[in-house]
Order: sequence, then structure tokens, then C-alpha cells
Amino acid sequence: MNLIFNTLPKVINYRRQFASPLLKLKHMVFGLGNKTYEHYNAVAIYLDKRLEELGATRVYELGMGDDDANIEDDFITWKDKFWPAVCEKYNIESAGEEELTRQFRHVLHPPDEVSPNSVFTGEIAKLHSLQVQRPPYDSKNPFLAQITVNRELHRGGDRSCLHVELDISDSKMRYEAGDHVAVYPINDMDLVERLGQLTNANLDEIFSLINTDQESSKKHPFPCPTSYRTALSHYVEITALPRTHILRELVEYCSNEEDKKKLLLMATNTQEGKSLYQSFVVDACRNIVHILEDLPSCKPPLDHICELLPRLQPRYYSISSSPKLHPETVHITAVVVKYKTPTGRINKGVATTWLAQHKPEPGKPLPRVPVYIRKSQFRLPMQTQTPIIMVGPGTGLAPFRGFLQDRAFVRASGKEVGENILYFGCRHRDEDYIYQEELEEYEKNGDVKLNLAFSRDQANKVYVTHLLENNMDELWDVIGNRNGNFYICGDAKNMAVDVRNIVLKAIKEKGGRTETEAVQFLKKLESVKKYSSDVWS
Ligand code: FAD
Ligand code: 2AM
Repeated sequence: MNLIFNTLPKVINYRRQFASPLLKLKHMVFGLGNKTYEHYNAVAIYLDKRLEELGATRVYELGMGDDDANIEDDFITWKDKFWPAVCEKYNIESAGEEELTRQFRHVLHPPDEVSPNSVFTGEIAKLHSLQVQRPPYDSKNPFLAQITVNRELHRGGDRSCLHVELDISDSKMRYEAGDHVAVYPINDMDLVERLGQLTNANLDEIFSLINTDQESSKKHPFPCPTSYRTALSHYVEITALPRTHILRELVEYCSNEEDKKKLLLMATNTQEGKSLYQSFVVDACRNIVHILEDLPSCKPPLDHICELLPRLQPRYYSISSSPKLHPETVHITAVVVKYKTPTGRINKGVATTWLAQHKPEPGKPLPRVPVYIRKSQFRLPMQTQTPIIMVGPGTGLAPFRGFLQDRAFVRASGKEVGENILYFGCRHRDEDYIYQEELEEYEKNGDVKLNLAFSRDQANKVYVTHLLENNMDELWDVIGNRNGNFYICGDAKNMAVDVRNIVLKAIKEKGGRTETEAVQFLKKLESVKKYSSDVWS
């Protein structure tokens, strides 16, 4: 008995500690999300809640950033309240204005002091990895794939959509229909040269940026030593709209007071500052080159620009082929990004512009581009007899071309294949109906049931969503009665949301469920991968 009384407090204490293992942890969470996606900031919300459940103390409320609007603005607004809360809680005297200090030390390497063999020329992580290729290939060690085919899919109009085939035969990389291929792009040479001119830099100079925090695991912001030309072409995002913290750093390099004031205002968290940033940078789509052109007294050193700009990211594409038909090539279907800005400039997408300029030419070596394959969850059903509905307007058709190739191949080999119902939409039948011949051939052979929406061929807009809504009986029959799969691919912002609402409507109206039951039904379909989306914004 005595033993029990003596040990009980220890046991309770032990159990409390065990149940609350994070008792000593103080936490605050800021999530980086995008509202166009269904699970907006779900990880941040979960983490914040779970840390509390495990005994941690929340110092300041959860903040959430929306990259569909202005994520940096969200962060600064949150940070402005979070700092005073922290200072008050811990009795810290606020230091007031933040001091601007550089995180990386700039070292210039004179030509006679650096061996050309040690200079990075565009490798993603490992020196010479693009010259001497060794599998396995991944995001740090991409495969330099030959572009064997690169042709225009549009037959008219002022936009361009490319069908690109990448040879992966020597790579040992495997893919499934529905996977993504990541492409490492190179920035536009004219823009690189222009940035060199604007900063009075010699782009051939070799330099390094070295972290001033020696303990940091990130020694350099990108592979160093390298030339400015390589850094601007391969390593930093020069066409992205600069965030406000970059504008704040540029202030120091202006000789004109007006330019200084303008940059400083845009970097402040006031309504006036925010609306100037919105109009001058966001609405006018000004990248760093445009900003330096339009604020001519601003002359930052190029190494600081290289430190400030974010790292150039690979672009993902939904693979538009099936390995059953094309085991040695990966196909991409990409719309070329090109638009006129309010200042009259033409802005071009990095990856799609590069792809558009690299077509195989007779007598010349094939163009090559660093790529890797990213596995996805977007998969055909295991059972080939399962019926499927695919909704993919525009380049949303990409993975479904892969699905159709896969299922047609299986059917041709004698297996039973379920119904393939495709909803495709574009502006005009005669202009941007991509892969028309292939789709019509599949339809003729009974490999697909086509539902086509040509939005601008008549007075009123017709979208895939209108067709889907008219076919709710079939929709419910496939997902509710025949255990079929539903897929959606393409624009995350409007189309994916509209389609989801129609599916919910079908579950309610045709499946006889209440609103709550319909939501639960759809969630169940998602959890067992019977409702899948592959969307981007
Ligand atoms: P960037 O240099 O990245 O420029 C694009 C940016 O320019 C946009 O984000 C936007 O901020 C801005 N912009 C574009 N148009 C305008 C305008 N009119 N006004 C103002 N600003 C504008 N794309 C495909 O074409 N096919 C696919 O199959 C495909 N699959 C994808 C799959 C996934 C999982 C993801 C995440 C994306 C996919 N994308 C696909 C999109 C693709 O990754 C690239 O984002 C796209 O090709 C643009 O890349 P870029 O480098 O050419 O343009
Ligand atoms: P629009 O450009 O004429 O508005 C591929 O981009 C096709 O999708 C185009 O025909 C486009 O029509 C159409 N589209 C635009 N918004 C859509 C939406 N919310 N749902 C379905 N299709 C849409």
C-alpha cells in the first residue's frame, strides 16, 4: 500500500510528461499556402493544433499566407503583431527598426586564381554532373534528356501549345501514366545581358557567395564558384515579381531621393505602401530588370541581386504519354506563357519560352534539357474494367492522353477495359483542339466517349462544366453505382472548384444524399483515390 502511495505521484508525473512530451516547447506557426488548393494551409493548421495537444505553449496565433494573393504581405502583417507579442511575453526590449545585414559574403575569383574545372556551369548541385551523367536521377542530379520532337499543337490563334518528346532511354528512369516530369529551365539570354548592363557588371567574372554563418548547412545560395552569367541564367529567378524585402534592400543603392522614397514606401506595411506595391510591381508585372529600368538611379551590385533573388525552380509537367506505348520517351504538352504587361513590355515564361526555342533541327545535335521524374498519386484504377470519367480542358488533357494510351494498349492486348469518358474544352475547334486526330481515332475505335466544349465558337460560353452538369445521371451512375473513378486536371483556380461543386450536386440530386452526406461521400471517394485531381494555378 505504502509503495503505491509513494510511487503514484511519480507515475502520474511520468504519465503527464509522457502524454505532454512537449511541455517545455514554445511555438508559433506561420503556414505557406495557396487558397486555390482545397487543403489550404492544412499542414500549418494541423501542426499548430497538434503541438498544443502535445503540451507546447502557443506564443502567438497561427498565421497563414496565401500565395494566390500576396503571401509576403500576409507574413509581414502577421510578423508586425507577432514581434510585440513575443517581446511582451519574454520581457524583451524591441530593437525597433530591423538592421539590414547580408547573409552571404561576396568573393570575386580573379581568373588566374580559379581553375576552370572547379567552376559550376549550370549543374544543379554536383560539379560536372551534367557532363558526366550517373544514375539514379533526381532533383539534385537531373538527367540531360534529348528533345527528339518539339512541334506546335495549335492550328491558329495567337497562342502556342507545344508537344515535346524527351528521350529517357539511357536514363534508367521509369514512369507511369499520371506522373510528372520536372524541367530545369534557363533564363532568357537577353534579359540576363540586360541585368548585367543595368548593374554595370562583367558577366564573365567568377564569384562565390559564402554564408557568413559558418554553422549553417547552406554554405552558398546556389552552386559556387560560378560566373555571373551562369548564376543569372541557371540559378536565380530573374523574371519573378520581386518581394517587398528585396525592394527594401534596393533602397540603399538609389542616388535619387524619389526612387528611394518609392522603394521604401512599397516595402512598408501601410495601406499606401501596399497599394503602390500592388500597382507598380504586381499589376504592372515588373520583374527586377523592369524595376531597375524604371528607377534608373538604383544601381545595386550584381552579387547582392544574386543573393536576394529566389533560386530558379524546376517547372513540372503532367506527362502526356503512357510507358506502355512510349517506354523510351516522356511527352509534355505545354502552353507557352507570353503576355503584354500594362507598361507595354512582353513578359515570357522561363521554361516554355526556352522549350519553344529548342526544336530539333536537321544536321544539328538534338537540344538537351535537365529533367527528372516525380511520382504522383494520379493513377488509373488497378482494375482495367473500372469505368473512368476524366475532366481536362486545355493542357488539362495532358495526363488523360497518357491514360487513354494506356487503356487502349491494354484493350488491344485483349483485356476487358471499362468505359473512358473524357470532357475536353478549348476556345475554338479549328484552333486549339489539341490532339484532335488522336482523340477522334480513339473515339472511332470505341476507346473513348468524347464530350467537347468549344467555349468561343458560339455566342454563349460553353465549358466542360456545362456538359458535365447536363450529364449528372451518367456521372452519378459511374461514381455511385459502378464504382468508377473520377479525375480532374488543369486550372486549379476556377475550373477545379466548379467541377467539384457539380460532383457534389450530382451526389445530392442523383444519389439522394443531404449536403453533409454528399460532402462525406466525396471525401471518402478522395481518400480511396476514386476522386483525384492534378491541378495547378
Ligand atoms: P514562368 O516563368 O513560371 O511564368 C509563369 C507565371 O507568369 C505565372 O505563374 C504568372 O504569375 C505569370 N503570368 C502568366 N500569364 C500571365 C498573364 N497573362 N498576366 C500576368 N501574369 C501572368 N503546364 C502546362 O502547360 N502543361 C502541363 O501539363 C502542366 N502540368 C503541371 C503539373 C503540375 C503538378 C504543376 C505544378 C504545374 C503544371 N504546369 C503545366 C504549369 C507549369 O509547371 C509551368 O508553371 C508553366 O509552364 C509556366 O512555366 P514558365 O516557366 O514558362 O513560366
Ligand atoms: P475561355 O477561355 O473561353 O473562358 C481551356 O482553357 C478552356 O477552358 C477554354 O475554352 C476556357 O474558356 C475554358 N474555361 C475557362 N474557365 C473555365 C471554367 N471555370 N470551367 C471550365 N472551363 C473553363
